[in-house]
Amino acid sequence: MALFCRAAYLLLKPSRPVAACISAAARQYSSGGQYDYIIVEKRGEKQNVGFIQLNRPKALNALCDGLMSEVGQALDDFEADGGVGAIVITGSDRAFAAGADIKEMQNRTFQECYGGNFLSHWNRVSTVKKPVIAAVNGFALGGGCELAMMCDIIYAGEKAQFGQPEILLGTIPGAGGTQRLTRAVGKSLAMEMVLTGDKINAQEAKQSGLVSKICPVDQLVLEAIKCGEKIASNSKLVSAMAKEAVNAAYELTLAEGNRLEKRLFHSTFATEDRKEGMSAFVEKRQASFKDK
Ligand code: CO8
Repeated sequence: MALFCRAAYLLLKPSRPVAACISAAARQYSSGGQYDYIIVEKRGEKQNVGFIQLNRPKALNALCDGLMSEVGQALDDFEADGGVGAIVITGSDRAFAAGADIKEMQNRTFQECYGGNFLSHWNRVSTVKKPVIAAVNGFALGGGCELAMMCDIIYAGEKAQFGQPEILLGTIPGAGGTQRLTRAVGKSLAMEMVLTGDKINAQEAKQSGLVSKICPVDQLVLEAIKCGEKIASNSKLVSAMAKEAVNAAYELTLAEGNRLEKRLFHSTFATEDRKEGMSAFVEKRQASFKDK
């Protein structure tokens, strides 16, 4: 496991507005900073997979505000890094994430939540252009399940458990749980999970279409990195188009989605990578994509 020179990715933790003033390139090479709640590395033989490990083990990776801000910063950096073609987000063997931080939310008022658009920055995970893979071992509950579902692909360890237990706390999912879960597993199972708070295991998650692969616990991250490497070996430009087209299936009618797909398909013909991919096939050689 090649440890990415962390300093290259870690910020000096300036306040968000100050950080925003520093260019992405400059931020990548700032040094001396340290994330408090996540570990950030580059993985894969070619160091082309961005790796984010949630690292708040005592709280089962409860997603406090600081942790999600750091995830957002790491994603910004990977998005700006031309060498990275896919991103893996994982937690620990015991917990991917046990949800939003209940202790942090406990005394919030409606006025604070509504007025301050509470936790709206979580959305960054679903707006990244590069493909994101969630590698879920252990609990993925509440916001943890929602975080996994914001990713493009979910791999589960054999002991993973998924759930939306917010109802047991007197609230409901607030980061897409009612929407993405329903689209992933269908109405009946989503309703049951959201209304009872019951969890499903990895096998049920696979059967219902929530996850695409189940792996042994100790192989999960390796498998997710392998998938990331496979994705990163393709054109990043065209991968972004493919991701945009698949995601459109969640938001558009079939006719609108097909139209968007066609436009994006046509657009690939404006890229050098499409030319290279087809030429390589005809010439019986490996394609060498330049992300152009
Ligand atoms: N928040 C804060 N702390 C947590 C959380 C959490 N979500 N989950 C676990 N912890 C802490 C516990 O308080 C405990 O800390 P301490 O040792 O200081 O008491 C530590 O983690 C270990 O937890 P347990 O002792 O409870 O461990 P168990 O193995 O007995 O149980 C469970 C594990 C089943 C995961 C249990 O901890 C649990 O039920 N956790 C809460 C799960 C939950 O309800 N999640 C949903 C939270 S609400 C939410 O996510 C809303 C999302 C809205 C997002 C909106 C964005 C816009």
